[in-house]
Amino acid sequence: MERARCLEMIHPELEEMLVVTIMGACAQELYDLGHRENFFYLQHAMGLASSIGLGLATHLPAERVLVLDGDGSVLMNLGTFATLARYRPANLIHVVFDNGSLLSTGGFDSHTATEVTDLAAVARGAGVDHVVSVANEMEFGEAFVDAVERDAMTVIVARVRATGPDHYGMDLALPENAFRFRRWIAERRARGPVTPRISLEK
Ligand SMILES: Cc1ncc(C[n+]2csc(CCOP(=O)(O)OP(=O)(O)O)c2C)c(N)n1
Repeated sequence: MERARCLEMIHPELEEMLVVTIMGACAQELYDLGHRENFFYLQHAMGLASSIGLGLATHLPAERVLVLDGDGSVLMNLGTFATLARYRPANLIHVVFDNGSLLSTGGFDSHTATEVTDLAAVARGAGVDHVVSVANEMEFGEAFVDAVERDAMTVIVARVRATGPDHYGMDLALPENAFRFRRWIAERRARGPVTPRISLEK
């Protein structure tokens, strides 16, 4: 399974969610599908996308928050699963695209490359109740729909191939992205109560 294909599948459903991605390949692939003001690409701060997502989800309970993470990033902040499990905001979906690689910086193997470390098992052991491992597009789509429909935090570990975009470059610097993302949240809140939209077909 390709991460780019997974992103393509869910991209139409992300209009109403706060989406936080890791840097590099994942960010580029989402950006290339079409940037939206509710997307925040966390450049540089490897490992902290889930922490940003947790902060957003706990402080904005009416919003649905989606974190698009990577195995290398999660391995750098493994304690995140324990923190997520402790606060378990029902409005948070944490997708870990596990390609067994630090792809964006040259494709070095991560600890999941030879299936030594099972990130889904780590999440479960940390106390996350809803953890799903998926390895094909059908499973990914179903897991995503279930997560959106479930009124509880979900971690999806999606095994994907270590492939990425053939180019890098976004016309959106981190500070500008951050200011615009924040403005999108503020303007939406100013318009009144938020009702998350769920429309994916099973
Ligand atoms: C603290 C820190 N160390 C190293 C880097 C350099 N770096 C950027 S992306 C990346 C790899 C990320 O791996 P993963 O989360 O698995 O995502 P992938 O690139 O495989 O999509 C690395 C090492 C960084 N940005 N921050």
